[in-house]
Amino acid sequence: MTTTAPAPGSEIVISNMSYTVPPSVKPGQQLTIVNKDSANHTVTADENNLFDVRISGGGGTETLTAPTTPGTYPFHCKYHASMNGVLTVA
Ligand SMILES: [Cu+2]
Repeated sequence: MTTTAPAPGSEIVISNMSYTVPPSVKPGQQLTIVNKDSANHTVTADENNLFDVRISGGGGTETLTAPTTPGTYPFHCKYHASMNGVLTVA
């Protein structure tokens, strides 16, 4: 068993102004966010400022710690109203 590769489902990818999110993540899991667009984006929780991460365009990466309480967490990009996603913690 190797630990060098990232765990499956631990990455959020942003490309073409949309999010690709794992089907579900573990409570408190460390996620890597990769922005493949040229524009800057954010992953911002819709409620309670639960998370708010800005990812630079042009291949920027940031880390996000998933909430520790299971549930569904809608999020959006602060710069682009059309960008929405949901993080499922289970
Ligand atoms: Cu954006």
